[in-house]
Amino acid sequence: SPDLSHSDFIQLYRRDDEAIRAELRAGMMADRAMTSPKFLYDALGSKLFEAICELPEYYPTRIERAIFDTYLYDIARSVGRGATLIDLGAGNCAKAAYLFPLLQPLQYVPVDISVDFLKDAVEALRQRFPQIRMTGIGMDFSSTMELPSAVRREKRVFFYPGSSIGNFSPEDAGVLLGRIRDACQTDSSLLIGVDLVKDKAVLDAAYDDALGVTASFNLNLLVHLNTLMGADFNVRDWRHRGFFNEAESRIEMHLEARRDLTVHWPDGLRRFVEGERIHTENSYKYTQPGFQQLLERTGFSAAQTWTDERGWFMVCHARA
Ligand code: AVJ
Repeated sequence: SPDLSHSDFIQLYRRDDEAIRAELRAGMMADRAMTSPKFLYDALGSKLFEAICELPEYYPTRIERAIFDTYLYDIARSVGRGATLIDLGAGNCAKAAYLFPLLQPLQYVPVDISVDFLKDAVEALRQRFPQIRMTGIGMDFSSTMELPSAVRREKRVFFYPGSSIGNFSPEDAGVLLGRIRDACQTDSSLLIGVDLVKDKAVLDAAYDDALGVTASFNLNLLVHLNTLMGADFNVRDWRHRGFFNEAESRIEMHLEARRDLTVHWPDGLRRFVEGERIHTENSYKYTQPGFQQLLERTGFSAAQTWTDERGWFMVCHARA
């Protein structure tokens, strides 16, 4: 039977359904309809994202892993042992679990908005690593970084891999990094993965793959919206768009209406003309100096960085 003293699950993200519906309605009624990328991650969305990570075109997961493989000992030396490892957007927890043998964290704190998915992952993980205390937290850390008291204060290492920081505009990323910096105590640090600017064709393919997995991931948002706001989106009426916007240095994902149509929900509706879009995600790409400046501006000391030979992805370890 599970040893509860060494493993607990704290759910902070109490879904405030009315607040979620209000946010979604506002996004839907905006001149340019939009939704936050966090709504891409219902249970199926989390699984589709896992599938994206296996795609030949989607290089970030593979290259980040290669950087960790190549520089594992350097990175582990920089981070040190016995950390309180706080995994932001942990998902299936696989990336952190890969580091456990070397980092030997005292406490592992996976944080994710997709609570049920996270619960299953933590359950599986604590069988494999019974010596590590696991404190899973279901919360939306984009709104607060305040962690429950069960999270050790000593030697916090915030782990934010996969270039998830790219979902925030540089300005909002600065706010988030500042909050992480504020949640750091002495001897705390940030280990973060960042996707870098590269050839547009490579970026376009990574977000519009031949198999259409990214398209399914994006379209699944409509299924999730039907559940969350009681809307009547018909997936077949929409097509996926994913491309690199060079001027903004970001990937944009949109859902585009295939014909003139109307979407209804209990207290409203929105008409879309053929070709009109819902903006569903941004994924910002940085230059190495650009991201290091952002880190330093938010109060982190100069980071140690590791990258692949093509300079496609970067891992940074920055002390608070
Ligand atoms: C999870 C935000 C890092 O932007 O690359 C992948 C999400 N969207 N394919 C990314 C995503 C479409 C991913 N992040």
